[in-house]
Amino acid sequence: MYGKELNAEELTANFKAALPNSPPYVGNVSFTISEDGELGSHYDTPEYYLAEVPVADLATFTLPAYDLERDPAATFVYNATNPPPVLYLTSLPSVGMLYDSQGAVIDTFPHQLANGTLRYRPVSNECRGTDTPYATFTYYAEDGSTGVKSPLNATVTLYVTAANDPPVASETEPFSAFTGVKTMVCVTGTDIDAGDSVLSAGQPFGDSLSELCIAYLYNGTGLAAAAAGAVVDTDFFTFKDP
Ligand SMILES: [Ca+2]
Ligand SMILES: [Ca+2]
Ligand SMILES: [Ca+2]
Repeated sequence: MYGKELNAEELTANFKAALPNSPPYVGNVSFTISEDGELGSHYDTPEYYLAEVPVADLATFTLPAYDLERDPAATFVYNATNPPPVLYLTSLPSVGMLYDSQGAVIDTFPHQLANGTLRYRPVSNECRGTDTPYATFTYYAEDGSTGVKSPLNATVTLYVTAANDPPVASETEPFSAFTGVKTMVCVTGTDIDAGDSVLSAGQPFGDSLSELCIAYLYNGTGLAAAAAGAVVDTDFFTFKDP
């Protein structure tokens, strides 16, 4: 067969070259996303929770695909310059929104991905924990060299865990105060999370309150000179929920 005796290195090279390029493989995988797709938390800026999480802030996850010829740990490396597998989405989540690595919405399928990195936005303020899948979608891989498809599609299962939303302070109705008399004023707020209630409040640049009502004392002198019921002055103070 050979006109010369091959050394071990040449034998190995020939053996590798004779191996067929194997198709890529994808397997079922799951990812856990935080409520609203938020990455980390932003409790130092509670206003963050009043708007949709910006696309660039949505947590990323990467769909795996395996190809023997791309695996640096593989025993038989067919070709080190093999391009990576190309991924295609074959269905989309029934709820929520998928984004590609550039932040573009993916709303059609089959959809070729530039890479396996995605972002996901669940429906606002929805979560089902880690026991109940929130959404699923499927994908497959094509060999970067041969274009051969992975034998199976893989299912991606997304779980969405709860995040505690900060409460939102409510506007307090204007109230009347009288000179030298303490007037009780109560503030309140709302909290979107089931079971959460607003228990205390704080001034944005002042003290926290252990309860929701405080006494307001008007120190002005204009009241005596004004007709009864007239507005002699206005004052305001703001609260935030801690
Ligand atoms: Ca391959
Ligand atoms: Ca939320
Ligand atoms: Ca809450």
